[in-house]
Order: sequence, then C-alpha cells, then structure tokens
Amino acid sequence: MHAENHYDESQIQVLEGLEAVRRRPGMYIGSTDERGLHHLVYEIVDNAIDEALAGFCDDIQVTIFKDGSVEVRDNGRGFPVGIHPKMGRPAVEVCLTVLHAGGKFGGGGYKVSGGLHGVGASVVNALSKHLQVNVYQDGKIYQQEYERGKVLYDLKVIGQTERTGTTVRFWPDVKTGETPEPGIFETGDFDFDTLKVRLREMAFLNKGIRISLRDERVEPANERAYHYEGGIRSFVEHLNRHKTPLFAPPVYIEGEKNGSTVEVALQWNDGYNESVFTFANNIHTPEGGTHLVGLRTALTRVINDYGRKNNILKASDANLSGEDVREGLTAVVSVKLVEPQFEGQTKTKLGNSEIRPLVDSLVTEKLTTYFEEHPADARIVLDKCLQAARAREAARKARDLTRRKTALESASLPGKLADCSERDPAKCEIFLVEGDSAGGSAKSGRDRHFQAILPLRGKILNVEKTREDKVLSNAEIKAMITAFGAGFGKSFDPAKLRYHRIVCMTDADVDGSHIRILLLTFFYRFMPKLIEDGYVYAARPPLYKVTRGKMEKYVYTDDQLQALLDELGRDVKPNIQRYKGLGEMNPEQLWETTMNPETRSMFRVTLKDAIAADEMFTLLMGDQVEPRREFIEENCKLVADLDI
Ligand code: TTJ
Repeated sequence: MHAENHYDESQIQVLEGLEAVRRRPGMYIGSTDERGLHHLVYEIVDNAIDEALAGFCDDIQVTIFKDGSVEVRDNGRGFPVGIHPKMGRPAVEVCLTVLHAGGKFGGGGYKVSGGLHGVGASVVNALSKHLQVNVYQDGKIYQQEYERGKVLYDLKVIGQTERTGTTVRFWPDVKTGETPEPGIFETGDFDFDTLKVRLREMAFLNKGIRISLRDERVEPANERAYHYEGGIRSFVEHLNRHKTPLFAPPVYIEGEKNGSTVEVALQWNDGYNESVFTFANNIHTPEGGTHLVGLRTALTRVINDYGRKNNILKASDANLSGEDVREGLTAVVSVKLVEPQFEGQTKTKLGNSEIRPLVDSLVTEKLTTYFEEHPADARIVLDKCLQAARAREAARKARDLTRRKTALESASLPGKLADCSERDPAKCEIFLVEGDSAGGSAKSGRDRHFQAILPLRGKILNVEKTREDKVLSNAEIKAMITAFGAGFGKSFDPAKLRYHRIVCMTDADVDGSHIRILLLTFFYRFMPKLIEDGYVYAARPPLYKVTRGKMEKYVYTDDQLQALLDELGRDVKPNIQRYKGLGEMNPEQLWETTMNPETRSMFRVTLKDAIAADEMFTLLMGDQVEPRREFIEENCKLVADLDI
C-alpha cells in the first residue's frame, strides 16, 4: 500500500517534469529551430560518449532514417535495467523519463553543467513523438517505447543477443499544423553536414572512439566514419591541412590534476591568423575562459624566455607581445573537469579558476622541453614571431593614420562614396559595387534618400595572404573602413556603423562571386561582428531578361529560366537577354531588379560556426591553389554555405 502510493507520486512528478519540457522547450534545448532539432542528436550521443570515456565503449553509430527518425547505437555495457531503488522502476526507464536523471547512474565521470548539453535523455524523449530504446545485456535484448515521453509499455525482453550496448531511436515531434498535438520543432530536416561536422569534432576530442554517420534518406546511403588515435593532434593537422605548417607533427601536451585532464595541441603555419579553439567537456567555448588564458600566458612566457636565453631576442629588443607569438598559430585546447562552470553571455566561457594555472604550468613545462629538444623548430617559430612584431609596429603606424582620418568624420569620407541623406543608420544601406560603370548605374538608379554607393575598383586585396600593415594601406579597404564608420579589429564598434545593411553587389558570375568572397574574407578577419550580427548582405542581380510581346520578366537562375520557357510553350520564341554584368543594366533596370526593396531579392550572409568559417576562408583564400579552384568551381555549394 505504502509502496504503491510512493510509486503513484513519483509517476505524477515524472509527467509534470516532462510536461514542463514540452511547454518551454527553449529552456532545455535552446530553441526549436534547426539548431534545437540537431541538439537532440548531440544529447543522445553525449550519453554514449560518457560510456566511452568510462572506457567501456569504442564504437558509436548514428543513422538518419527516411521516416525522419535518428538512431544512436553504442557498444557499451548496456544501460542498467535493474530496478531503481528510489523510483521503483527499471533504471533505463528512469533515465528516459526523469529530468536530469542520466548522470546519477554514471557514478563519477565528467558531468556537464550549464551550456545546453547534459540536459538528459529524458528531454529528448519528452520532445519526441515516439522513442524506442533497446538494451543489449546478459544475453538478452530489452525494449521499451514512449510517446511524447509517456511510457507505452513496461520494459520487456524481445529476444536474445551475444552483444552488449544501448540503442536509442527517436522521432522528433515536428509541428504539423494539426491540433491537439501541435508539435514542437519548426523543422524535422536533419542536415547531414551539420551532424557530420559535430560528430567529427567529437571523434577528434575523444581519441580512439569510432563515430560513424549514415544517411539512409538518399540512395545509396551516405556514410562517414571518424576515428582518430591522435585525438586533438589530428584536429590541429586537420585545421592546418590547407596551410603550410612550420614544423610537423603538432606539439602535443597532456596532463592531469585532481581529476581534471588537460590536452593541448599546437602548430604554427606561415599565415597570419590565429586559430585557437577551446573546449571544456567536449563543449566548444568560443568565449574562451581560464583554459585559454592559461595557454596564452604560457606561450608568451615560453617564447620570450627561449628568445632571451638563446640570444634570438637581443637586449635592445622589446618583449614579444601575445599577438606576436600567436600569429599563424593553430591550436586546440580540450579540458575535461568534474564540475565545469560556464559563464559569459552565451554560457560558453569556462570559469573554473583552478584550470588557468594548470594549463599554464603544463604548457610552460612541455613547450620549453619541446623547444630545447627541437632547436630548429624553435628558431623558425621565433623568427616568425619577430617578423610579426616588426609588421605590427608598421601596422600600428598605418592604423594611426587611418584613425586620425576617421576622427574627422564626414569630412574624411571617401571621395568615391555617394552617400545617402538619411542619418538613422538603421534605415541606411550601402552598396559595394564592382567596377565604375556599374557604380555609375547604381548611383543614378538608387534611392539617394537611404541608399549609398561605394564603387570598388579592380581586384579587392586578398587579406588572407597579406599582413595587416599592407591591408590598411590599401585604398579600397580604407574607403570601406571610413565609409562604414565603425573602425576595425579590436576597436570595431557596431554601434557606430553608419549603415545597417552592407550589400555586396557583384556580377552573377564566377568573377563576381570571387570578388564577393574577397570582401567577405576582409569582413570576417577585420570586423567579424559585422557578419555575426547580420549586417552583411549579398545582392542578387538577374541572369536574364525574357521578353515576349508586352511580357517582360527578370530571371535569377537557370532553373527559373527553364521553368519560364516551359510555361511559355515551345512554339513561341521569346527574346532572352543574358546579362553578362551589372554594367549592362541601365539605372532603371538595376533599381528594379537588384536595389528596390519592394522587388529585389537578396541574401543575408551568415556563418554557421567559427571553425567552419575559418576553414572555409583558409581554403578559399589561402596558399593552396587546387582545393580553392575546386571550391570555386562548385560555386553553388558556396552560396548554400554562405547565404540564407
Ligand atoms: C552507467 O553505469 C552502469 C553501466 O552503464 C552506464 C551507462 O550509462 N551506460 C550507457 C548509457 N551506455 N550507453 C548509454 C546510452 C547510450 C545511448 C545511445 C543513449 C542513452 C540514453 C544512453
């Protein structure tokens, strides 16, 4: 009697808990858009990763099915099926129906708090219209199913098996427009590439685990498998794969203290960018934190000490700055700790203070040893840092010049700029137009009240292959910085932007898209917030004008053209004008097709995440010609990546 009451009560709590998840899904998985949907997969995979980190599983398979479901399968011990003493139900059922229950079975290990991971498998269950779990253990296959978090039947044995492991398959609850169950997610469309990138990252961060992804929605099925014995060493090699490293393989540093583990891999390349990615408990921490500070402090100290000791830095030389020693550095820091504290605006900054001295002392000791044992590598790195210091001094002078001009405000606006009269930045647009003739048409065609035109001459500088001082002395770059009015680099301030829409207006051909990429590369490296905060757009000029009698239509893609021709029928011959460039359009046409907010179509440029973006710009603009050519040839792919 007493036991029964207790059971009822806990069941009511369970249902209330999962109901809360369904009522406010955003609180648990961040959002109900594409991101939130993919989060369901990561949450389930995290459970399997924990079993792998405990040393009992080395294979995780993820499958996307035609019916919209995803399955995650591991070869661990199999989730416990015994009766949970407090809940009086099988442990696996408790894990899938009680909020935050997951960790309680693990006993030790790295539990994630904050961020969005680690909310528990029950959250996935609550947000799935159906979920099935299979446990392979002690020769038996156990199974249980749920509907929107509610148990459909008691855990049962459905067969025999030789293997052990856990398999979860779930069907996300997607909005259908039907009542009474309106659904949770705006979309149920899993993106293979998004999952691929994250699962590969997981394989890098957890060495030795094989993680595979299979997409059965296409025929033949699309498959990828990731398995890195080198862990984050392989990650750094991967990030540098289109660059020219100064030495190989990457330096690898590993250590442990009071149950926290630290791994660092680093390798310089001959480029100018810093690509340092930090993780805590497998969660990317783009806001940085104590692990990043520890690495930076150690790097600056070790390199300066080595330079002094070996007389590479002379007594009259100033110390190398942090920026100098990080020029061309690619590094990954991964820490795993028992109680991570996530801070910052997006809860992606590691706060644990004990981690800073731990990373600092490990890197100091191991990197010093590496330099002593590899003096030739040390020499190349120090020469690179010294060059960076000299270039930075030159850049500072160039920057001061640019700044002094910006201080003069409108008086120093570039001469080529045809500004608008409106003063409220939120209403203003600036079109960056390739070539003088298109610039001329745009100037006459625009609405001068809120649209400004900045014509850009010739090729835009490739900032990926140019040091900062040269970049800042380039006329087109200077014109953009002054016209935008918000500065650049660390002092970039979006609050000072003079236009809230910055529109790249280039020809609809390969050259045009190349120029657009050069512009985006400049924004990404010198004012990344411009892209992150959504100020950058790509105009979409038409490819053709089709006329027949009085009918006149602008066509933006080859598919559209085909559709229109089909619609018009075969026997009638319309007149098809192909636009080779913006310059061929008269001002009225340019206004109508590309600039008039009522009739134009344009893309906002977005970047999925920093690692993918960094890779993309390196690939597009870096030293290695072959991959870039391939990429530009597959141009539509670029549009898919960049434009939404
Ligand atoms: C817990 O401690 C006893 C042995 O099993 C440990 C455990 O949690 N194992 C475990 C959980 N392995 N795999 C999972 C798991 C895998 C998937 C795909 C989904 C979920 C919810 C859990």
